[in-house]
Amino acid sequence: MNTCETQSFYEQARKSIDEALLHLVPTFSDLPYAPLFTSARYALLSPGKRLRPLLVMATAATYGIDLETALHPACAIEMIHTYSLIHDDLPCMDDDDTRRGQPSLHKIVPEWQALLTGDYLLTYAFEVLADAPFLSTEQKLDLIRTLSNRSGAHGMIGGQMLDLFSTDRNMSWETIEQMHLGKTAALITAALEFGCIIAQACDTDREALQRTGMAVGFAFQLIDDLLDKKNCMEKPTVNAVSLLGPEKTKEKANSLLQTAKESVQSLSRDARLISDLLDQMVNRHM
Ligand code: GRG
Repeated sequence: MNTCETQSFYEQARKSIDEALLHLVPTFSDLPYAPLFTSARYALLSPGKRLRPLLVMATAATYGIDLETALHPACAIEMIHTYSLIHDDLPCMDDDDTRRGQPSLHKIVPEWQALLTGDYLLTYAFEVLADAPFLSTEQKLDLIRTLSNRSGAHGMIGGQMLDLFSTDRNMSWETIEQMHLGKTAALITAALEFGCIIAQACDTDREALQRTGMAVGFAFQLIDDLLDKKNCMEKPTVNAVSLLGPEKTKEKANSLLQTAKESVQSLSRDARLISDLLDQMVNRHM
C-alpha cells in the first residue's frame, strides 16, 4: 500500500465512522428525553481525531477485513472514549471549559445532563457491540470482555483514579507509568485488539499488538503531557515532564514509538496502515 492509498483509506474510514455515529445515535426528536441524544451527538460529532476507531479499522484491514465489518465495534470504542472525555471535563474531575476546540458539554447543558450523556454513551457502547453485524457470538463476547476490561478498574478508570490522586501527592516514575498505561494506553490497546478479534488474527499477532498498544499509548500520553500547559503549570504535582524534562520526555516517547513499531513489524501481515497511524499519533506536535 503506497502513501496515496493509505491516505485515501483513512479519509474513507473517517467518513464512514462519522456517518455511522450519526446513524447509531439518532435524534429521537419525538421522545421526551430527546435532549440526551442532542448532547450525545454534540460530544460525539465534535472534531476529534478518531484515532481509536481508525486503529480498529486499520488493524482489521491489515488482515483483509472490509471497513463495514469493523465499523460498529470502531464506533463503540469512540463512544467509550467520548464518555471518558465528557466525564473528565466535569468540574469534579479536570474542570475543563473547552474540548476539541468548542465548549465542553457541561458548559452548554446542565452538569447532570452532561453526566447522564456520558453514562448513556458508556452503556450504549456495549449494546452496539452485542448487536454488531457480521460477527459471531464468540467474537462479540470477546469484544465486550476486552472493552470492559480495558476501560474498567484495571485500565482507564484505574488510571484516572491515579491521575486524580496526583493532585494531593507526588508521584514516582513507576506510578506515572502505571497511570498513563491505564488512563490512555489501555483503550488504545483495546482498539488494536478489536481489529484482531474482528479479523480472527492468531494469538501471537494479538499479543504483539497488545505490546504495540501499550507502548504507543504511553508515548501518546507523554506527548500530551508535553503539550498540556495547564497540567504542567497549574497542577501541584510531579508529572513525566517535571521528572524527566521536555527533551528526555520526547526521547522516551520516540523510543516507545520504536518499540511499538517493532511489534507491528513482527506481525504475519504487511502492517503499513497501522505503522503510519502510530507515527501520526506520536509525531503530531513534535
Ligand atoms: C472519566 C473514567 C474517566 C476517564 C477519563 C480519557 C481520560 C480518562 C481523560 C481525558 C484527559 C486526558 C488527557 C486523557 C488522556 C488521553 C487523551 C490524550 C485523551 C485525548 O485523546 P485524543 O487526543 O482526543 O485522541 P480526540 O479529541 O482527538 O478524540
